[in-house]
Amino acid sequence: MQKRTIQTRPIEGQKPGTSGLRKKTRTFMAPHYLENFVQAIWNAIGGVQGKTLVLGGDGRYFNDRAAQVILRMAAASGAAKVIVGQGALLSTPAASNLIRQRRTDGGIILSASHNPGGLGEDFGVKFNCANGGPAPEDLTARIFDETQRLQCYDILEAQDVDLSRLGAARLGGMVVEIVDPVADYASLMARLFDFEAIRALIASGFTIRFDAMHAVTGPYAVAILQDMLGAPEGSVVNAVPSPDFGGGHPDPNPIWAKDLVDLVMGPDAPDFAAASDGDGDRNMILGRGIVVTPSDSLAVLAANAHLAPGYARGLAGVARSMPTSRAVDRVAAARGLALYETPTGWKFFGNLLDAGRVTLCGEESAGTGSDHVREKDGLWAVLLWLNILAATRLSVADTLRGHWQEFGRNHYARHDYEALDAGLAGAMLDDLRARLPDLPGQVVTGRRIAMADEFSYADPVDGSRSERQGLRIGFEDGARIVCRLSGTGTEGATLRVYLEDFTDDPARLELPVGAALAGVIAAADEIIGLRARTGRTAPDVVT
Ligand code: G16
Repeated sequence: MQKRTIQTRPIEGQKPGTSGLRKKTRTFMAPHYLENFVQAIWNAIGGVQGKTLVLGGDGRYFNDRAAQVILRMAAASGAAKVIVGQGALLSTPAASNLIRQRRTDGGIILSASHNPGGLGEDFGVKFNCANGGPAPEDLTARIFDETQRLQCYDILEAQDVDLSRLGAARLGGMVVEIVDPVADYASLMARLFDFEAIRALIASGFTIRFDAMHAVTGPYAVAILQDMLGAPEGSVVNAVPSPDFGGGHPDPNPIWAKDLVDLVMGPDAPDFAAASDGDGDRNMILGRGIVVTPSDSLAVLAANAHLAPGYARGLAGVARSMPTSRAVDRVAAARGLALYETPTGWKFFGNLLDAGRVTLCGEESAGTGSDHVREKDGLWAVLLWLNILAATRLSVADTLRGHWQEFGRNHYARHDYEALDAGLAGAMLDDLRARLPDLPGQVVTGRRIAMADEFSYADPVDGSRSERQGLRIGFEDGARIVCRLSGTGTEGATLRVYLEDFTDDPARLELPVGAALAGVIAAADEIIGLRARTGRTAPDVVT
């Protein structure tokens, strides 16, 4: 086996976004593209000589090939060991857990999350640090810097490692340890939750349906929900990961998991249903006759987490990304918990979790998690819900109703406008940014604007600043509009408009979201001028 140093040139556009580098699969497969980015990671972290890394991905098209390239590059650069999930599979939270449990120096996760997979679809690579969390902004900036001056990369000339067999293999001087992707994660879950109580709930006839969306969570959900907790076979559907996610879009929301929504709204609804995304870090929670919004889910979990053994001591604090609804703020205020508001991106929760300032965090984009790992965690959220329901023996719908009665309700929706011309979308936001100072005091569709600004964040732990994290407009009556461009898309620009209104009027608590938000939606239209500027009359996705 020989180490080779390959001459290359910087490749444009290798700037990590909200969560690592996401591009079309064909882009990643182009000569030197993956290799350049991986070498840039090595350079930015001070090399991998003598280090131990974790490697795995969500099984999408090119996952297996990319894993072999990364192994050969790690070996060529002197890594001591790489711990790989069998078949190069690891869910994102399981990878985060392995990085932490095995006290490694970090890891590489191959995933484009909820984006579709396949030769014509999306691929992604991200680096997670020794704390198990996504690289913070200063490190992603250094990685980008390296991509812009890279002249060569090192790779071993070698045969593929057989990743289908558990155990140790060697690649040059490096050990490749192939592990069961599920085992360590499943035992972590068994430590956090009252499996006895959940098992008893299921044994009492409580029915569940988990849609793994042909993605990586399938094997985890089968092992935990069916094998360990006794849910009947068939409770987990679409459980075998496939390179193109069965031709679907592994995004657990009412659009892409419509079958599940139809099921819970129909006569054969299970008591509890859930779905997760491509790499297993997102979740959607449903119950008979109800879909729980991610923001409400975070608030319910914050209010009830103490019912699970892992959180029985209470929470240190909670955090949400800025565009996430402020439902959890009401729980924090009522329970005297510290509350943090961060920019979009799980990486921003890392310092707060490491410093012990928060125990639970979550985002409107279907992500919730805790200090058990440093990623959001889809199956964890499902198990915490089940643990809570096992303790209260309430239905999902009654849990929500009770929550709204106690804390009030933040009606909430996100409208996405996809594949916009990037220049046009940027200009539209620039224009709105310029108008922000004039907005307070104006009355739009009968509501008076109280504040308008651009969100920036100063990390309370290390003082680092992140500017330009979303435009927000708040109304005197408590309603809010937030606009920002997505940092995870791979085609043109995606504009996200987040809409929120609050009520504690008992007569309005159960109003459907569309009706409750009609006024805020009209105000957003008028303020942003989206119709006029883009010709779009409706969002592509409403979540
Ligand atoms: C990633 C990030 C999340 C973020 C989401 C959407 O999730 O980890 O923090 O909320 O993207 O980001 P954006 O609005 O910029 O598209 P995932 O599940 O895609 O890794």
